[in-house]
Amino acid sequence: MVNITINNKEIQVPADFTILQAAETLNIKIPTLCHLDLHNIKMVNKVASCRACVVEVEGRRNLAPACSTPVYEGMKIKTDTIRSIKARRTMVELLISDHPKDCLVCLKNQECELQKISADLGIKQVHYEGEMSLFPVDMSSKAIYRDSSKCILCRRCETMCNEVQTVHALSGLDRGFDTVVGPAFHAPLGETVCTFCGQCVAVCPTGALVEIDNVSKVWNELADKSKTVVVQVAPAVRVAIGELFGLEPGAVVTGKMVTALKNLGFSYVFDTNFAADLTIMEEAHEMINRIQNNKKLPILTSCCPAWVKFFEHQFPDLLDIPSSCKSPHEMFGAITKHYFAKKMNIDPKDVVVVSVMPCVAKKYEAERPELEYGGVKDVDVVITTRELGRMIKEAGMNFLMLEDSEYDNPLGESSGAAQIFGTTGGVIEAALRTAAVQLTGGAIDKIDYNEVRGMEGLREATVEIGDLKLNIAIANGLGNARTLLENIRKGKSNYHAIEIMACPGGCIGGGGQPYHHGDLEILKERAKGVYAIDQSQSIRMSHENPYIQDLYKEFLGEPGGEMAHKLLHTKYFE
Ligand code: HC0
Ligand code: SF4
Repeated sequence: MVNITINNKEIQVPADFTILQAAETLNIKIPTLCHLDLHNIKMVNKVASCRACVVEVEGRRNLAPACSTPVYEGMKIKTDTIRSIKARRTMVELLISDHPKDCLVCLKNQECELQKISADLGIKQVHYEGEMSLFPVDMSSKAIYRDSSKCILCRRCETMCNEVQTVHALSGLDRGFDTVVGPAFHAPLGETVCTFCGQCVAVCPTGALVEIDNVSKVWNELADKSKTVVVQVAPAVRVAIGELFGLEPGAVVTGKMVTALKNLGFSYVFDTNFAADLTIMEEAHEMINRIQNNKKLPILTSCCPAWVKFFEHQFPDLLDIPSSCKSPHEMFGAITKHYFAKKMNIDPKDVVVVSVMPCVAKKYEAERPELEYGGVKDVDVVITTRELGRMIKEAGMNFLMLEDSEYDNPLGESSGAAQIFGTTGGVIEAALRTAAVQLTGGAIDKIDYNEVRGMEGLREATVEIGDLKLNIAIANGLGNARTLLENIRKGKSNYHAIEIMACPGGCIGGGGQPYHHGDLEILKERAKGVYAIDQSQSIRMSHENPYIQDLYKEFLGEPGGEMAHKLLHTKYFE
């Protein structure tokens, strides 16, 4: 510990603290822009490039950046002097002088950290004019809109992509005024190893990285009266969308959200959770088959599209170990167009499936050419939680005052097992619930598998089912996935099954969710919401969903059967 003084207050802080950390212990707020400390997922962006956090240190001629200056015994710091405040204003004004001023039409409007710091510092005028560093917009991916003209070179995206996700899609290019962060050789993002996980979007402070906005596409589909527009909502959306309307993270707003979707004019409001139950029927079947017949193990979950793209690029030698199941929202699309449409006597070509997802990679996934059947795409348009929030606001609904309503049927009924897909560990727990019943003939002693729950990035558990001892691993975050995959590649893994999700916390932490602004505690609250829904359901195992049972009886036949393979399974490519 060292003794220091901040604004005339004496305190003791650990010797490895920065001035910023020390000030936080006194609740003194020093503005920061580039700095981001997400230590629980091992991301600390410490480049000190924006200099918005400068403070005065006694005996030091220059101002010191609080985020990167370590404390020392006897240090005397002043955070609120006119000199440091003026310097911060100048730094931020300089950033703004090289930043487009189209805030009113920017997707980050009211969520932008540059906008906020400018307001907090009372900047009323920009005193600097001159050349702007303008770059073409990159819309080459179907998921991420990259406008480097809005980049402030904070490097948060680079740290996230390289250190947490270990994808290395982004780095600093060129020098001086031309400096930009982007894919090597200025390649379009859509042509790189980028997984579209959207975690760079989640931490970008400005509008430089945002989702590709599909809101207008959805309005246009809704306006086309020749179409039957069906919407499905992912499990993680209902515990987060309330945040966009001022509710606490984790508030469960399923009923209001369904009403909002009905008001927007969707013909049917269905639930991705229904298809998560379907995924479990197929995936548990595949898992049991591989375990009982000594086939290749471990089986890897395959519902996260960023994770799928990651292993296709990084581990092409292991393409035979992931489950062949499509993700639930793709299964949903196939079932809607080839089962539900038939039931309703509608031509599948006149059905539009819209997915509301917490994820930006789902936008890319929906465009993968193999995710179709008979020339009909499974899913037509994907919007994120944030985009649905914008539509509800555009339509002028008072979300908080909406009555609750129920999902439509038959594709709206689901189990608690489906709901937990939305958080890390949930897919494997859902699969274990059904596999345990099938392996023991129903002699199960529990439904909750607490041993696979948690928020740590890498977890393992041994689960006993009858005579079997199943070794399970769970990873969230692609860097953690890489650790597991490298062990498999070296033959050092004895797992039977592994769940992998690309985003911290799983889908609740997806790149399309309400911005967490650096507070990952929000994810824990969303996870609590997910488990609360599971507990409240009368059916908590996927195979007990009566509509799933009907679907197999009427249409699919057996799990893993011919029809299921045509519609619900897929392939991976190098
Ligand atoms: Fe997920 Fe999904 S759980 S990926 O995390 O599996 O996005 O919420 O919709 O498809 O169900 C995301 C969330 C989904 C899918 C489901 C899976
Ligand atoms: Fe990297 Fe994910 Fe962003 Fe792609 S979407 S650049 S993989 S952080």
